[in-house]
Amino acid sequence: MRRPNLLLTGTPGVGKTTLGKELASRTGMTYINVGDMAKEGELYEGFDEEYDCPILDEDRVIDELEDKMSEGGVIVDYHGCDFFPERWFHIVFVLRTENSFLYDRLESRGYKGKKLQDNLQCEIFQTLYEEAMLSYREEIVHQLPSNTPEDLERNLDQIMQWIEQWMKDNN
Ligand code: DAT
Repeated sequence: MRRPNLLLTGTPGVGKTTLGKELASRTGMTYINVGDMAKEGELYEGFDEEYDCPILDEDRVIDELEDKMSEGGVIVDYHGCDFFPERWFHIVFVLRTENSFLYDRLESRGYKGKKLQDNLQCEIFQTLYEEAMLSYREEIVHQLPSNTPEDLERNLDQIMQWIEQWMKDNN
């Protein structure tokens, strides 16, 4: 039985991990957090002083994921999306969070000053949505509101319905 690959993207704090893990537990699909994977494997190629974070070694990330992605049934979570092979994903979800909610979440994560402002701006300018629209066919890119627990439930329901339909159409 072939299963689709999903990409969850969006600004840090919008709820990718929360949605991805819950989706994986409800569907039995594999959840992969690219940030965690990079940390564990030290898949970095330097440090960005301006943004105060390590620079992802994108080629090594792709090499490590390739086999799993070709099997299908993978949920990928990352706050970037332009370097993944386009052929990997059957659907792309960009989570969106209103500023006041995002501010509180990032602040309680310990972000402050420039890092906090940069991430809020990233969401206001819909940077990840534009990156996704430029990197994948527009028809497969969907925005999902991710402000409240009700949003989370609705997103889970909608995505599970989509997966079910995809399985019917492709098996
Ligand atoms: P990300 O993986 O995009 O960085 P996260 O899943 O770690 O985000 O979520 C950040 C925080 O927000 C975390 O404390 C859980 C909370 N959260 C996530 N989705 C939410 C939602 N739909 N409603 C309310 N809180 C949410």
